Amino acid sequence: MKILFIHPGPLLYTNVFLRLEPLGLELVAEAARRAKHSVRLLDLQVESYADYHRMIAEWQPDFIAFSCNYLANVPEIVDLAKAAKRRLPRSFICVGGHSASFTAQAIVEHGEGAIDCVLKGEGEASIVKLLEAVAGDRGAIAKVPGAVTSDGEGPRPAFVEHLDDIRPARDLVRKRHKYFIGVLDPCASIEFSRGCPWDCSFCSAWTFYGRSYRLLSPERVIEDLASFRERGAFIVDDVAFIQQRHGFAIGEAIARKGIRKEFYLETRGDVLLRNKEVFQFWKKIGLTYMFLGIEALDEDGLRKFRKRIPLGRNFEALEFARSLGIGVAINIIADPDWDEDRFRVVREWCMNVPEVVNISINTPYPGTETWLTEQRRLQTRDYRLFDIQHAVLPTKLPLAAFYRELLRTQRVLYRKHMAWWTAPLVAGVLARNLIRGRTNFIRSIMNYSKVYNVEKMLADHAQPVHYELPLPPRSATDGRDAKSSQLYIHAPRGRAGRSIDDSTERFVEATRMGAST
Ligand code: B12
Ligand code: SF4
Repeated sequence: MKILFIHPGPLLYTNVFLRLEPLGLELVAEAARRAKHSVRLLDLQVESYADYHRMIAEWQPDFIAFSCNYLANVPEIVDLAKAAKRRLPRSFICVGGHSASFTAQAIVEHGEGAIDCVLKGEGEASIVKLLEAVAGDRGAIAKVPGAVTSDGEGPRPAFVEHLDDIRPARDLVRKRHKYFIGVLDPCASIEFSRGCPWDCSFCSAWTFYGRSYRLLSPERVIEDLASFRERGAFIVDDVAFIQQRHGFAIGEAIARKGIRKEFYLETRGDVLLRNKEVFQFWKKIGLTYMFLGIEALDEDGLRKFRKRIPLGRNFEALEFARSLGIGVAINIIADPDWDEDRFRVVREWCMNVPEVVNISINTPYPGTETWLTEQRRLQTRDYRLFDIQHAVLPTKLPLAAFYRELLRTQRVLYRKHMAWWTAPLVAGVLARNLIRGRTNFIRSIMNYSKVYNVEKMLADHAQPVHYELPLPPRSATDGRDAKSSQLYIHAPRGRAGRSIDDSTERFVEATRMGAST
């Protein structure tokens, strides 16, 4: 069959700070290609709707598969699916990815017949079975693990058996030079591990993977690193180097092979402090930027977000990260109940630390525990506003005043980012990039004021809403048992599903707060 894989367009965020390769979709596309299908991939972050419509009209794919990791992309995907179905009524249209897995039934319904199936969970594991059913016995679609259609739902999605067996179809993206993060321009993405053993209440990374954690072998990582030319490498792992031994094994293999890249990773403060040596070693082999999820500036806030790291440890982690001499960025979650005073305190704190600070807004997402506890308080169920840059819960300040304070804070931080990016060291890199024609980052920072302004944010809230996130019936969200059974996409396998040694398991246990397996 002819299969077209689509990644939707950019969100607010992507327009300013970064734009990354659609690694998950490339992995699913490669699984289909290995099964001898003819595959193409369009990434609408870097290609236009005109490219999409042209591809549909000229190539006439038999099967169109959208990647929906972000909730905010749901309306766009539904509209693109409807347009394709009008043009090619016999084509089969499927949606997969992180957010689609948590909202599968609703997406099928929004499609009004245009979306034949949502395939939940890891796509590599089930896409081939779905393709076989579509090409042969359509009655078997309902039995494909993870498949959700208007007729009902198949068995729970299956895990990829060995992560070392899968490959991303990196050659399918047509504009690789467009992917970047800050001065890592161009930048490819790579996976060292999958899943997360913690269980933070505002996050769905753990519920998607059944609180499992799996590793790729150092040999496989080296092979992948050697397969792309970009100097920048964005490590997509939720928490990098949870297991010190794994981090060292990959790092040593990189050093032995003489691979020279600049790496970006994200980790937790307590992991950083527990595994200091591995991060120090990685600094030597190219670790350039790190993102630390601090989330809150006080103990109460951290408790709320279920990050059981005492605040002192978080600040100690920041000190250590600074000592590495790399670029450090941190995230603070703004609560909708923040008032002017709270914003001012945060602004002052942010200006007093050398790190780049990012502020996002506390947003309950389907698949998270906060979704279960907060969904009845939502002020809007417009998917497009669920991008952690808009307030979807009631704000204590009037909405316009909340955005004014938030954007004031963002602007202060933006000026600080600019000072950071234009510091002599970074400015040298920017200038070199410019000479080599790498203008992604420079172009993107020019977009800042176009993207972030109060009027635009308020206008986003006033748009007509065609598709709304449904709420489950009240009874379905009552009680602890109802909660855990509802949240997981992949079935939890308990301790056996986590490739960490016993001492790391104990460390995770001591730093998490949930009661799930
Ligand atoms: C790396 C990452 C990013 C990167 C790049 C993402 C990209 N280019 O796709 C960057 C930094 C850009 C990013 C940004 C944001 N992210 Co992000 N991100 C992640 C992260 C950590 C890993 C994603 C990843 O690459 N995984 C590895 C690949 C292999 O897996 P995958 O993409 O999920 O694909 C698999 C399945 O989803 C599925 N699949 C995917 N597509 C398809 C398609 C089909 C047809 C099928 C069948 C299956 C399928 O199969 C794939 C292979 O197994 C996830 C957390 C997580 N663990 O999922 C958060 C996550 C997806 N991000 C999240 C958020 C909130 C954001 C931001 C809004 C804010 C932020 N700061 O985090 C921005 C906005 C992004 C934007 N588009 O503008 C949330 C999503 C919330 C939601 N429900 O919408 C997540 C779940 C994190 C969380 N803590 O909750 N993100
Ligand atoms: S540590 Fe918490 S926030 Fe980070 S990925 Fe794991 S569960 Fe999500």
